Amino acid sequence: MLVVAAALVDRAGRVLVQRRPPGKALAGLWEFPGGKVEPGETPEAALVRELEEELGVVVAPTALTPLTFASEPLADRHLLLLLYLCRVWAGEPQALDATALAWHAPAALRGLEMPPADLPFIPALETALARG
Ligand code: 9L3
Ligand code: MG
Repeated sequence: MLVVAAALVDRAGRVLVQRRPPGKALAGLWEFPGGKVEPGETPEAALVRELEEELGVVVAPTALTPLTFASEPLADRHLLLLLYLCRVWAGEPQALDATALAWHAPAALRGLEMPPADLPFIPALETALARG
């Protein structure tokens, strides 16, 4: 299963995470917003759709930059998660599909309970955002 997610980065260099609601897989964990790529969709189109559904924000596909990480133990063998950086969007993010939203400096993400698939991106985000 291919899942796409976004790290929305604000002007202070903080990253948006959302808390998964009760009743869903991984309920209560903090994640980068996103979801499954549907058949026939490009990953970027899927992420644009998910960000509108989950946060009510409009993102141009060209504003999405893929973030890669050096291969570390693959935490979840059932899904492949692609994370994109996004610094430009229209609208104020709202928790339309989550119980809460929070902005954190990349280093502070280490203190959150996140899905296993999201964890390898934390050091990658720290490096990418430290470069400015
Ligand atoms: N997932 C993990 N980390 C994420 C996202 C967006 C999703 N940052 C996992 C949770 C589900 C699966 O991928 O097992 C599909 O996601 P969703 O459609 O429930 O959001
Ligand atoms: Mg989702």
